[in-house]
Amino acid sequence: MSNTPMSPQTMKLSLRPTDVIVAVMGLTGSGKSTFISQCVGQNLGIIGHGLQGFTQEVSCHMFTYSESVNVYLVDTPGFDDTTLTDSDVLKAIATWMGDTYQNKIMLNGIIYLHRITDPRMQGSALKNLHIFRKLCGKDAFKNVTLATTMWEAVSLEDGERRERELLETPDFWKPMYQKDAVVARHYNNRQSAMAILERFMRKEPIVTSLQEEMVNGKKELVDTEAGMELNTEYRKIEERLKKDLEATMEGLRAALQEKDKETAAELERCRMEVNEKLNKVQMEREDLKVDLAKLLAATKLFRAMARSSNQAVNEMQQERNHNTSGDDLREHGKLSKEETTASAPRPQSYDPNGGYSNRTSSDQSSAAKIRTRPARKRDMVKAIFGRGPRVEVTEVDD
Ligand SMILES: Nc1nc2c(ncn2[C@@H]2O[C@H](COP(=O)(O)OP(=O)(O)OP(=O)(O)O)[C@@H](O)[C@H]2O)c(=O)[nH]1
Ligand SMILES: [Mg+2]
Repeated sequence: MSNTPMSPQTMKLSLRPTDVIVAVMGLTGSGKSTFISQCVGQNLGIIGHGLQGFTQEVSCHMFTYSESVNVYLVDTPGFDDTTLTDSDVLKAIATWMGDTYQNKIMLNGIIYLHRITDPRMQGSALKNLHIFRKLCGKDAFKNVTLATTMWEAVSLEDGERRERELLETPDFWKPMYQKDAVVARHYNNRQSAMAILERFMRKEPIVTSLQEEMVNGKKELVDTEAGMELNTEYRKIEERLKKDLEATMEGLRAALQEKDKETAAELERCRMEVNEKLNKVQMEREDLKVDLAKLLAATKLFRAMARSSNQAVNEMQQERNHNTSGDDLREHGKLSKEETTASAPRPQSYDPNGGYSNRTSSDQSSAAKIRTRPARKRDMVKAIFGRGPRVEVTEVDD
């Protein structure tokens, strides 16, 4: 059993022909990390919907299913509107999928999770599903399991009605179900998770559309089916924002003509806000103009920089510990006992913005102000992309 995420390269070294690889996808908060933790039999520390808990990167976790089968489960971030940008999520998934396929590692299946507690399929949930369908491609549907979670939080009647709606609506699960995707219910325990995984033991591996397009077709992400789907979403937002901008400008012109300074100032603020949103959407669309080679180059660069940055941090830390032993400082009357205690090394914790940090949130002491996290990934990939699309990369064990 392993709870350490691993890179495709590390996976390749330990993979046997009988092993099974399954990606777990779905909207943020649908229960992907929980499902994987249940399979692996450990809390992987990647669960939760709060600021810290949500999954930001693709990671792979292995557990022993039987004597001859190790199962590798791939945890993925979900599309939503609050945490990562959609292009970041798609880039992270594309990087992992492209890298594995290039290394001749094939997926046996994909589990798509959906909360049965969601009363309606709209907004992010629908966008997530549409991108998922395109990313898979029709030929891969037969290796997809569409599973609903959180059954204990709905009445059976409501759950069954929603499940029927998912299956019968052409815009929801119907096209995948008709093309041999399997539908399942996950009951939030290991037994149920194992039952869902069972079918993949007999499944021939698949190549998803995204893998085919990026690896064999050498396409930029923006030109893949999934990228085009996301681009369409971005265009819709852009159109809406442009209309807002026009309306605001019209109002602004009228206010200026009428010399209504107060309204004009308010509308000017509005105009700037809408403009900013528009720029952000346009930047995210630009972010999709990247091929697998660039995505992998960014990953490699990030890993190298993270390693050297971590090394430098460790050296600084060691030097600091050596130079500022509490006794020395107290002897010279420079620090109180509390302050010298605060400077002692702490267990490491993960900082979602930058890596591992020895700082705790309440730790404001001057001794703890040494920057202990590696440079931000965004800054690192700037070197490759100029402006710096945010390729999220798991720092892994290779
Ligand atoms: N009641 C119930 N809660 C669940 C179930 N699955 C997950 N949860 C809870 O839902 C929250 C989100 O679960 P995660 O496993 O982090 O969801 P995720 O899909 O990995 O979310 P992201 O990483 O944000 O994409 C957590 O608080 C889980 O404990 C389930 O089947 N039933
Ligand atoms: Mg997660």
